[in-house]
Amino acid sequence: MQHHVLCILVLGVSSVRMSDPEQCNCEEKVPACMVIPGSNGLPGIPGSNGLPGRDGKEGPQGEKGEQGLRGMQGPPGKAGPPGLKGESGQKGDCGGKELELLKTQISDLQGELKALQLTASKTQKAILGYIFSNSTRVGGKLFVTNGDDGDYETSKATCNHFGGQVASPRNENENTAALKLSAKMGRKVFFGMNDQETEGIFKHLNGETMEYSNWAPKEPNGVEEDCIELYPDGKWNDISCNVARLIMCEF
Ligand SMILES: [Ca+2]
Ligand SMILES: [Ca+2]
Repeated sequence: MQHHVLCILVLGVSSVRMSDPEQCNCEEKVPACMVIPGSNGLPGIPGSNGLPGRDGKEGPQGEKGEQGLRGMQGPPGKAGPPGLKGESGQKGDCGGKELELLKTQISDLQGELKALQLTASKTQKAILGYIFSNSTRVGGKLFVTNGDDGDYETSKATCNHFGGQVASPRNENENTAALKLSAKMGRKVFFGMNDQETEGIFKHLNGETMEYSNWAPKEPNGVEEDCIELYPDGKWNDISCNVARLIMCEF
């Protein structure tokens, strides 16, 4: 009986202290009261929660899910083994005939091209001969002068500009024709041949060696004279390429 009274007092004091946050230590006194429930009708203090129970049994298998999204393309696989060598084919008769036909056509075209070039060349010379009164025709060649003077390089550039080259006689008739035009103009002219590449060996502008020449006595005689001028008597003299002479071209 004394024990019950003590507990009631203690509970009263505890409830008072619970309202005071600064002195809350009633938890330590609760176990002393756990012996009270059921003895005298006074309500007991609720116990604390028990431990979690054991895991339940495994449930039934779920239904099959929907198909997932398609994954990314993987890296290319290794190259397969080489295939078997094929059998050699038969020679095509048709291809051979076509080739021969093409060759014939190309040959025909080349012939027509040459004919056209010849016609164009004749036309060009006819036009030049008509435009330039100072011209002389000999065989298939046309010597033309515009009346200007210039050194050798200027003569070459001028003639190349019009599609020709510096006058280069290859026989006596051409030399005579060039002399005739030179005499008409009353001035000496340069020829195209020179020994600029190898001293003493005069060559044509296309690199060919000279088969015809008409040197004056004791000519050529100049180590520093690599060009050719035409004397009034038709003879040739090697002379410096830097002097000025009448520009005469051939077409
Ligand atoms: Ca020389
Ligand atoms: Ca000379």
